[in-house]
Amino acid sequence: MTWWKEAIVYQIYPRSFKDSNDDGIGDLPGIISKLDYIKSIGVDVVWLCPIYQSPNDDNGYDVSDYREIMTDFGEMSDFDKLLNGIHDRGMKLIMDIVPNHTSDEHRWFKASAESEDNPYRDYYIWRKSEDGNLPNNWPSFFSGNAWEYSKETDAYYLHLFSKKQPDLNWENPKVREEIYDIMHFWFKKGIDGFRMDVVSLISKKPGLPSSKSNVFTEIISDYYANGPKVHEYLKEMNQEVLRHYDCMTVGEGPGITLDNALNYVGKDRGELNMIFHFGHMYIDNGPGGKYDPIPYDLVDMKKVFNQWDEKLKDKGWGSIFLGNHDFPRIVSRFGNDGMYWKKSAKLLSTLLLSMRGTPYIFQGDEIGMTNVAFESIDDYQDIETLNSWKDAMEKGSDPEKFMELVHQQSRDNARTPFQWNSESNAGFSNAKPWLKVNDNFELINAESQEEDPHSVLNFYRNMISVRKKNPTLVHGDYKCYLVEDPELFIFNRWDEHHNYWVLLNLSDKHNTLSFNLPEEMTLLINNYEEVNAYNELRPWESKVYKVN
Ligand code: ISL
Ligand code: CA
Repeated sequence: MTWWKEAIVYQIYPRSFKDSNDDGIGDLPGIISKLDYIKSIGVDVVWLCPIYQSPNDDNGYDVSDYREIMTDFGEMSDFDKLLNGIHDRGMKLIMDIVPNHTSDEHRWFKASAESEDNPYRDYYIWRKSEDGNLPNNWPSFFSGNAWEYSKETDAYYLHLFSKKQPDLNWENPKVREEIYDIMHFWFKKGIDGFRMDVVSLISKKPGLPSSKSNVFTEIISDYYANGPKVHEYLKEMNQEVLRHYDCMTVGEGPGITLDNALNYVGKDRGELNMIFHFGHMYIDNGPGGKYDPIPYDLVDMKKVFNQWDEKLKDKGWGSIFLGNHDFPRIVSRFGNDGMYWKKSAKLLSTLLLSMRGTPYIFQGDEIGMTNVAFESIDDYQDIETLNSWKDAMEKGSDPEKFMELVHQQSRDNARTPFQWNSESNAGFSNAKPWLKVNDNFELINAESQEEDPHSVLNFYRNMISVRKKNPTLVHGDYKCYLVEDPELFIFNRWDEHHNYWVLLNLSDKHNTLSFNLPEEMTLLINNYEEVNAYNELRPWESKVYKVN
């Protein structure tokens, strides 16, 4: 079944969504208390970021027990209630599985580290040092190198992320079985699918040779991702687990490119339904990565969308997202969160919900939440941000300049507590939240937008209903016009029965469309109250027309 093609997904970062017991940390009962709100947006699927037992070095992406609920988040009975609550409302639930690594506090890793001859040794990737050198020159995603020394056995283990996230050895069939068993465990509880964390990394370059490149994105695609066995493993996972359920799968894929994407999601492959690629997410990264940013260019961005649509049409299916818990807020990154905050948040909603592919909305984007700029590095919590800061300070970077980069790039931008209302802590918690609330919560919050027909929140609801009533926007063909225009994003969606035009002006300037559209068109949705001629596009104006 392909219900996931028509679905709209809402991503929850549980730590930051809603705290129910006043410890400052979002939790499962908190999510349960907001299910009517989630349903009211019009979404079909809830994606929960990891909720398994974890010491929280990387907020749950370091799992110490895949069959238990994180103590901060509640108990298994809360999970069962949550799943029922989601199903009762006609929605589905997908979980976030972390198959590439565990926590170093997982019992497998503890056993593995203890001795060379224990049965768990080969669950992880161990290497001895030669002449006191590290096993290779691989860098970690989170600064520093990707090897950690362990004195018990005088050996190093590989960790592509933090040193508390040792990489599993997928070459070992027992590891694969363990992960498949875990997936069965959750499917048997009744969940509807998985988002798979960095699943492109489960097969690395054989022999783990040192990298010849210094450019991190090249290191990812040439050494860490798309190893020779990745498709064998995914096909096996499909045979062993996925084909037994009517489920949806989306693989997170650093290193997945236009050239290899169809190997993962091709209709005839028997692997995954969808992947997340990072073509547009790394668009403002310079040669030194995200803390070496270059200006983002709409022309490049459109090319990414166009090339991916072209690649996946007929043969696969796309996932459309503009941000998530790892990237800055979309309205701050691709919109104008100052003077045109509301208009540009609505425009991005229009873009997200009128492309071909399954749209993913990240919590808070539906009320236009923005980036945050904490004064002190001590207010940041994200391990990636903190490690990058430490690294930069050791290398002698200017603290003030680097702080500006943190404001722009930190993953905590997307992780500040959800802004429910204008009361203390934005209604997220009665206690001090684990991460500071964005100061703008009195201006930007769900409660104040609920009753306002012109709010960002109600715009998302309207745009979702436009998509649902016009399935051509889901399945129809796609063609982008004026590809080289640096400010306009103009595209046509059509099938044999219907024809639509989506007109977006991603700039602070007035623009005029340089070509004619059909005379008889109906405006379905727009983000300005006064209607104008179709070919006039005011700053950050967005319009969707249906040809009569
Ligand atoms: O966060 C990033 C950029 O700052 C990404 O490169 C990110 O590290 C990458 O997309 C992998 O992300 C996933 O796995 C990580 C976890 O920290 C992220 O939150 C998760 O989405 C390790 O499990
Ligand atoms: Ca709590």
